[in-house]
Amino acid sequence: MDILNYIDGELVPAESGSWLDNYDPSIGKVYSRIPDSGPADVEKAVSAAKKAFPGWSTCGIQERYRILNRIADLIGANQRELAEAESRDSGKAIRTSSSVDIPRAEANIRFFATAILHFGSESHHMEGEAINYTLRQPIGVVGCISPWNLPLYLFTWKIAPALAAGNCVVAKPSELTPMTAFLFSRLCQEAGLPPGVLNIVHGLGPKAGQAIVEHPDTKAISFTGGTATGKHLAATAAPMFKKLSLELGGKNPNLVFADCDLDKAIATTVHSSFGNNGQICLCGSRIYIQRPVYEQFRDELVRRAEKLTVGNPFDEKTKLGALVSKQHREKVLSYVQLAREEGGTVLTGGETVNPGGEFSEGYYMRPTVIEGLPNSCRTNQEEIFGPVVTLQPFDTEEEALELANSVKYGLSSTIWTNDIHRATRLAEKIEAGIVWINCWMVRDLRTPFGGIKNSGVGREGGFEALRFFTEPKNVCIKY
Ligand code: TXE
Repeated sequence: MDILNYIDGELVPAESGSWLDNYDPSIGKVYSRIPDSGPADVEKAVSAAKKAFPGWSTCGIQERYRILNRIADLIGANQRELAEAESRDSGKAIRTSSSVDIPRAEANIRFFATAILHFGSESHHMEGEAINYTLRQPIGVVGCISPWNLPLYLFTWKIAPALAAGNCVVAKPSELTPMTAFLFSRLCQEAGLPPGVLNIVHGLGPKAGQAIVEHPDTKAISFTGGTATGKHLAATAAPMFKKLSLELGGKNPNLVFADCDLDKAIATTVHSSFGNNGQICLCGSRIYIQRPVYEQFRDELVRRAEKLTVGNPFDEKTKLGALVSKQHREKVLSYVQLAREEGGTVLTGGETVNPGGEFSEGYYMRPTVIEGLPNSCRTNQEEIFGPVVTLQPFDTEEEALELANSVKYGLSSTIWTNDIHRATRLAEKIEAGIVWINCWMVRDLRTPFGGIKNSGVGREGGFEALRFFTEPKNVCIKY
């Protein structure tokens, strides 16, 4: 099957005519191909977006709402097909793609379609002298670059606020998981999105992605991906004075205090550790447990991790499908090896899984729990982005806080305690963009979303995203 670029309303191959293989990670085989796009394709996409901008930015919020809402309806109507495509492309379990990825993609579009109807700007009154009001105008052509872990979910999370605010978009999904963005482009055609308003260019990051970031007419870039890529992107975009939103990696702590509801903490930690094979930037990978409950928590987490079914992503009973690629599984396994060299004990997992039959060449691995590592070692400091967690005991609240803040990342964190004073005290001091107390991954799309330190710059979500995708202009009227 050929995946095509979506440029100026048409589905087209790359200008060069070259293609890249696209793998099905569940079977480890090529099953489709994508355009190997480059600067020439990006040029076409940017010029289509520029042409569409005057119409889209002035058609009115009701019209933008109507079309975006129609796209959301079409995602809803095609949920099953999209969920199956997402699982085939990324290896993730169908229960995840059908309950998380696709419903959330629909919610993203609907949320920003309606958010723009409620979005306002400020005015500042200078008594007796003048009044200032702020115009919030769309920026123009913007670039959106998304990763492979939550493909349509994160793709729509970026393009929806950009489009709702009246911008035209040149977007690139990850080359590892391009399929649902392609299916989405067909839904945009069906919904009557005017040509050029959204353009999707497929291809490699350093080639097609780089061309989007470098193009002088993409005025803002919204990116989710690895920290190293984010750094490179910032170095390219900053001298061109582009607006930048970077949502990067994480190495998130879970703090488990002895006074918490341990059963709930363990059940949720299974999800926060191994959900989507640990390939979510919000997964908690460093689990710190207060000493009195350390053994009990550890033994129960290991027992439950061992019960998780790994294999055929299309079986509704499967909890963990395949990792996204062979290279990524090798990277994750290399960290398990490193943990052993650093003195850790692998309590469970650490090895690949062969589900047999047609899935025997897929990229599966067992959920892995490691203990006995020093906090400063690489395994505890670097983002692994796989189904691997480490456990460490702590004694006091101060120690827990120090451990939580001891990495260069600052995306999310989870605190398990029944002491509200402790929870709020810690929430203030933890270096993270998101703090969950006695829960994980509870998401309200109105809240600011993003990280500090090496986890990124800027916030997505709610009006923050609409502010990012608009340029404020102060207008002052003298009485
Ligand atoms: O992501 P990349 P990779 C982390 C995770 C993972 C590591 C590397 O630790 O192991 O990053 O993953 C595009 N100009 N996260 O290498 O390369 C690329 O095509 C413009 C965390 O797969 O950052 C893709 O569309 N674009 C994370 C997107 O960037 C470029 C999600 C992300 O790919 C580019 C994914 C360039 N020069 C990985 N180079 C999270 N925060 O959720 C690449 N891209």
